[in-house]
Amino acid sequence: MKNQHTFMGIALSACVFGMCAASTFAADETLRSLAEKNNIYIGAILNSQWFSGQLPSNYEQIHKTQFNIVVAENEMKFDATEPSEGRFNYGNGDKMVKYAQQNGMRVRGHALAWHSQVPGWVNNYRNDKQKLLKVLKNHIQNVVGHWKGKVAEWDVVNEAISNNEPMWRSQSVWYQGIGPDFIDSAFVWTHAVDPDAELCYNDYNLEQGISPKAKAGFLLEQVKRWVKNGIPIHCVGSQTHVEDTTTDKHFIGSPDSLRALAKELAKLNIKLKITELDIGFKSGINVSKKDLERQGKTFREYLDIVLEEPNADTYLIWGVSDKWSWLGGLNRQKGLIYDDNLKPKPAFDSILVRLQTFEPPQDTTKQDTTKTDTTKTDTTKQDTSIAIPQFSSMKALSMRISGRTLFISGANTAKVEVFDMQGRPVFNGKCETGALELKGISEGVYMVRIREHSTSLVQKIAIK
Ligand code: 9MR
Repeated sequence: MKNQHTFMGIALSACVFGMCAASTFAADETLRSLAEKNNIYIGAILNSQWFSGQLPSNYEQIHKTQFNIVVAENEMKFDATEPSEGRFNYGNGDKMVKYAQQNGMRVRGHALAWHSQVPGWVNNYRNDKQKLLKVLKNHIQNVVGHWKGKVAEWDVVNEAISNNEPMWRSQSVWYQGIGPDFIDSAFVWTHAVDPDAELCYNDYNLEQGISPKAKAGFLLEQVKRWVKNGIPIHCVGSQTHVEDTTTDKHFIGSPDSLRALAKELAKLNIKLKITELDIGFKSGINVSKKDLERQGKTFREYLDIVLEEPNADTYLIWGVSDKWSWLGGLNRQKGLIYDDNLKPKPAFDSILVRLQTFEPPQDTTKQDTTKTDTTKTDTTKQDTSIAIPQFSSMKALSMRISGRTLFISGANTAKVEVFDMQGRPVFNGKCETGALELKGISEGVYMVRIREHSTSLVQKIAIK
């Protein structure tokens, strides 16, 4: 199974045009192995059906082969872990933690203080501030204490901001009963129980801009205040449930906006994690191959943020296969990277190829830059439709295209690879004369990577 899925990526990377050489990629590469090479976490939820053994065995096989971080779809939420007052249920969560340990995966805990999936008994105390404070504190102490050292990061507060205005969400038992203090308190209590856990604020629509009126703009102000006041928060989780741009007429989110948020958070030494990604199409429409390829491109653009921004480290998808996705409830479909039959979709290939071809800039590292470097070069102005970031590790290497001839200077023998905007290799060859005909490639925009020894240059070209 492991190789079968990788093979899809390789089949695509095998050259379809006459001039291509053998595949560039090793046969046993998976999203997971490539993510580890790139020093990021890539993951998917364990769907609720997994906990009751309702899923085919290849689901789990794919999950543990392709991913290195896991989160439970519903099983660590308040109603699941404390269904009646003071009686805790850790069975399903323990099952996932064991699975993660057996397979060397990181565990995300989701979620401690949230307005949804709160059991009925909590609502009995809706007008009793002191009691609600005790209920929330007791819940956090027990749940976080139970998984101390096993759950590496928690969504301490989930979806506390209003969708319509830059303010806290008022429809919440915690907000109504306690006021906004429940948020700061939840972080402090969680940190006191497990000081080693990474603590996140998690929400959706954070890819819709950082203006003061947008959710992320409001959140940024809160994060600044938390940091200033010493509230233990380490990360912002962007759920990133988005719709394909062509089917959502009111679409206002973008990878660029989320990247802008990541950059602002870096200045505060706070990480950005993509925690619940799906990119759905409207229910009921026919989804073509072209649509799926465009979807793959969007998946890749969000991945670019995690690969390129030093304070971003996690790319987590809210489901494995379209078959068990929650998206129908949102009037969306086909938002994940495996189809109903657990076959990888173009989005899978797009992610795989991007992980294969990414080369980190030499002067940045994932771990350290949030602490020291808040002035990293602004890349938001770059064209995010580019499959590979533009950077050069050796200035002397250069290229230019004229018609279909690629002129290269600064190299004696350059290895030349051309990728389409999905990140898929379409050409692979050598240039020893300073000029190379890019035969067999149709008109369009491509990324070219040239390499000689350890130096390389990546550049966008248009073939007309
Ligand atoms: O996928 C979850 C679905 O099974 C539940 O019915 C739903 C109930 O609220 O929650 C879904 O997960 C949500 C997550 O916990 C928080 N962000 C939005 C997710 C999708 O609704």
